[in-house]
Amino acid sequence: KLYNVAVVGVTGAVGQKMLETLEKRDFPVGELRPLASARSVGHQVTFKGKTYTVQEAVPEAFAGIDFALFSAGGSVSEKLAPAAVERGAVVIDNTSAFRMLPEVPLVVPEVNAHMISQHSGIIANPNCSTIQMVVALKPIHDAYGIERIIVSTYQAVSGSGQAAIDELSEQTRAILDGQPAEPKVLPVKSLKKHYQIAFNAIPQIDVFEENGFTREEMKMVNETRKIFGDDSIQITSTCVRIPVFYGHSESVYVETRKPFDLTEVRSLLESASGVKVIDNPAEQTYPMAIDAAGQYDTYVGRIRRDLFHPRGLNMWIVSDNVLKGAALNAVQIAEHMVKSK
Ligand code: 11C
Repeated sequence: KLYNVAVVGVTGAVGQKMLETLEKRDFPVGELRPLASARSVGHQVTFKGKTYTVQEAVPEAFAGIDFALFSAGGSVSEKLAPAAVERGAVVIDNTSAFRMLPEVPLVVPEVNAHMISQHSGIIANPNCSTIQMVVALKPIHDAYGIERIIVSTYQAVSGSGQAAIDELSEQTRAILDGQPAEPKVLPVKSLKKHYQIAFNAIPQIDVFEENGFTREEMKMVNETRKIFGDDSIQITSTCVRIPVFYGHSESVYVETRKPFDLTEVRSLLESASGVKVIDNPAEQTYPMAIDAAGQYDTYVGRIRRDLFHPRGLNMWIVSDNVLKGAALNAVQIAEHMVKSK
């Protein structure tokens, strides 16, 4: 059976990867409908060697669609996802618009695929930095229970879209040529102040909340608890933007509920779905963003026991934020639904 698929936000960094992932994984696409906002209408995209003209994302554009993959910003999802559902589509939404609604499953297939069947039209794709962390922590949570997580991220500019990718490359070139940096996009395009990302690290991703954490940091807290279905997990997060194009890296410290054996932790991770362990200090091997970029797996390394807390475990988790963190996870959700039909 073939399925009609709409990709909303198809000209964006994630939308493009959604097309590429559908093609590479040979998703059974009947009709492909590339959609975007009015200003991208008429642009061309390619899928399986065929050229398609981008159409405007309006409610009528979802007639006859089976799966609608949204990645055009929260306000577009809020406006159009219900219209797509009304027309019989299942929406897989990559924005934060519906993630925390109790009736919307928030799904990372390796972790909670069982939630997919509970949807009532919309399934949410979590935030990229959350996805890779829960993929790696799932076997540890299952085996020992996780009491506390302390995470610091080193996030690629692609998380902030194509404009941020362009800003990093143009700014790097300008600065090396002795020209002014002229930041306009990062950390948050819609805010007044912008800071240089080239040769820098910016400890702000998304806007600040009243509690002093950024919205990105709070996504890691709230989404992780929802995906694991465990509101007792204590999480503290610091999210930092660094001058890397693709691949988020995370320093993650966890305290487990039950005591763990480090050799067992390693073998649990080695056999976990979607995880690849790269961890050999003697050979100086550990995951790096440049290795994870373009790959489907979440890479884990620097696995070591804390020096002081008897149930403290450290690790370094790296994944392609645009693939597993967005496009791939969305396509995997659709694949699960197709398999269970
Ligand atoms: C970033 N994690 O790296 C963000 C991008 O809620 O889906 C994804 C935002 C989201 O800037």
